[in-house]
Amino acid sequence: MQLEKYRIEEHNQSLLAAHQRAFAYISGETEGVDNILEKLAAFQVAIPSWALGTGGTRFGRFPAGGEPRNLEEKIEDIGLLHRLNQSSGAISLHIPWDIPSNPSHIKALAAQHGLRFDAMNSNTFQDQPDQALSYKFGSLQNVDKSVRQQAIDHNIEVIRHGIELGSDSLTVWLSDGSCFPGQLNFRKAFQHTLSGLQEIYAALPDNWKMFVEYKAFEPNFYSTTVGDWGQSLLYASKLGPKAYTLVDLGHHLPNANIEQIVALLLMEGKLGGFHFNDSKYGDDDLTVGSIKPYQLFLIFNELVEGMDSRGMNHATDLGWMIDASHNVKDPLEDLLQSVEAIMITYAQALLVDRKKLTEAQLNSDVVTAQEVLQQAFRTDVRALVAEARLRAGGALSPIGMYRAEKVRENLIKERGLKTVATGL
Ligand code: AFD
Ligand code: MN
Ligand code: MN
Repeated sequence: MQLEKYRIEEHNQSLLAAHQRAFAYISGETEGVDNILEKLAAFQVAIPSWALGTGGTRFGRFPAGGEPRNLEEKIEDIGLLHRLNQSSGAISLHIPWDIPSNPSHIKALAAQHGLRFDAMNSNTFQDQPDQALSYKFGSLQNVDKSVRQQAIDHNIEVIRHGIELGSDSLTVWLSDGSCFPGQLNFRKAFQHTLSGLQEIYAALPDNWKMFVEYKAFEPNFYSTTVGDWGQSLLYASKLGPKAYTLVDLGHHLPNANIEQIVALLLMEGKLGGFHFNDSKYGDDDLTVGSIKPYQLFLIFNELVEGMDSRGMNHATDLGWMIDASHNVKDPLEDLLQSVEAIMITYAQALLVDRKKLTEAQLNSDVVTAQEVLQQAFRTDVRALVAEARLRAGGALSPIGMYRAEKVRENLIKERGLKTVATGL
């Protein structure tokens, strides 16, 4: 399915007058609008290949139809998103779900859609049909050396696929851990995992990064071998300068102060990547900004402050990815909403009056500090985000256009009603 340029222009024309009124208002209220628009245009969020189909739960799955049947179709779906919002210019692949049979063809196809390859993800949390040894009791932590070796080899293979596609990072998320007290020797599990990660690290090309993703619980429910940011940071520090912590918003115990975690990881130069999603209870993988938008704003506020204090490039120095799953929404619509929520929150964080906030902090003026943050959070920046999108050639209302063009209906016609995308 193609979205023609002239159709986007027609769609934009119909919304232009209202948009211009809103943009004129916010521009009048905001300092440095051009600078903000440039930053918004540069900011790209990678879409995970595994979020293009309906995820379902362990109880059931209700596919909407037209799901991508292969890597080519996944790239086409993300191409559609990027065409609409001009902010989804990257794809994050999961191996073995997305092994490219013809890497140069895949690379060219992605380039046609304006997409680059973000972090590659390995999978040692499932057994594949042709796999010799089982990960039932963990992968890199496993008491059996040959299972550990199999997991190491898999990660190195993932790096190889990534090199062929022009990716420059590997995300390692392990489901390793234990379900019952006594099942595992924590120290040995850590040491095995560390030495496995060291072997994988040694296979990284010079310009590559390794992201060590942590998760508090699930699928293991007593202990997780990379359970929190402290453990991830410990691995990343021992591994070396190419290893970083990856923060997935859904991977904390309830009420964790994620903004503080982010601030300290950035301070240490050890924050590498981000998985955006939202949740109320755990690893819910819901639409970004749908449950706790103020928390997301506070996180972005720390990201902007922390990156600026280190002179980092907002758009390129961290890996920005979505990690979501869709049970009741059309996955593509959900992803459009998620990207929009990220862009809105980023724009709000750029609006924070840093000088005033610092002054308030130095005077222990708690009330002003809160006012400064909430002033930015309560500003309606949607017209700024829309203007950045408009200038980049995207649609003023990505979801409006998606529906008007009947994208899902067309994908169902092309691919069929009963298609199932690979992934979780
Ligand atoms: C997991 C993690 C991790 C992993 C993904 C697989 O968030 O990022 O790659 O789900 O679908 O919960
Ligand atoms: Mn994740
Ligand atoms: Mn997760």
